Amino acid sequence: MQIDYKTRELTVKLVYYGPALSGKTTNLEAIHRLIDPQFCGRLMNLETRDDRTLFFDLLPLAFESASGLHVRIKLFTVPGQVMHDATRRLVLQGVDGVAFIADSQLSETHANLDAFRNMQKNLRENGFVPEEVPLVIQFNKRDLPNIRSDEEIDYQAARGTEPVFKAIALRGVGVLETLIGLFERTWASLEAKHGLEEKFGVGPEAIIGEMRARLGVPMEAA
Ligand SMILES: Nc1nc2c(ncn2[C@@H]2O[C@H](COP(=O)(O)OP(=O)(O)OP(=O)(O)O)[C@@H](O)[C@H]2O)c(=O)[nH]1
Ligand SMILES: [Mg+2]
Repeated sequence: MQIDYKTRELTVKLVYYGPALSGKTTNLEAIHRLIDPQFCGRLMNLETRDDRTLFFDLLPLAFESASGLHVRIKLFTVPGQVMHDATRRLVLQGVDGVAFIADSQLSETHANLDAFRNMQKNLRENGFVPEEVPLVIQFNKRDLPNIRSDEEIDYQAARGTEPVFKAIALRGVGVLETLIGLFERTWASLEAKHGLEEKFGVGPEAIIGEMRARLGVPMEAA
């Protein structure tokens, strides 16, 4: 996170991680489509071939809180293909929170697990303790056949500590909920580390409420 006290500007870096083709780029495309252009910059797809991310995607968001705090959010995706490991590690530098986009298809179970372990490894190599990095999990592609059941996901979610979201990113379903959930989790961690409420006069609940309002996500939806 970057803080500029003079301009009351705070920049948060969020990364969408996961196996190849799980829908990371599709999440950013849906966010770009769904939220008010006033709060959303240009979606940059860097070096893409046949729809596969070779470097990364970046979508900047920004809003101002009622207390005059400028919040900038940079959303990144990593390239999921195994060979792009160095790029994934680079994109994780200075990350504040991660959305792990899993592919719900049963055939992708191992790919999900491999990517999750790869994320932990790359976090460690960037000096993080993986368990301390704010994380949410999204099970994407809920519209496809042969997917992990809702019951199984709910069961796993109840046993784990991180929030779990179900999504059909292609149709924008569950995408904003995932983003808000990630931001909420990340903000809580930043608050604990930096005492943002004391410094900027805006607490976690207020900032999430404002973000929901700006992004057009009602309280009940997430
Ligand atoms: N059926 C279905 N297809 C989806 C969904 N989300 C994404 N896809 C498709 O899955 C394919 C891969 O999506 P991407 O967003 O490019 O995947 P990615 O995770 O960015 O892949 P890499 O850049 O290679 O890591 C595309 O053809 C998408 O249209 C979904 O919810 N349902
Ligand atoms: Mg991609």
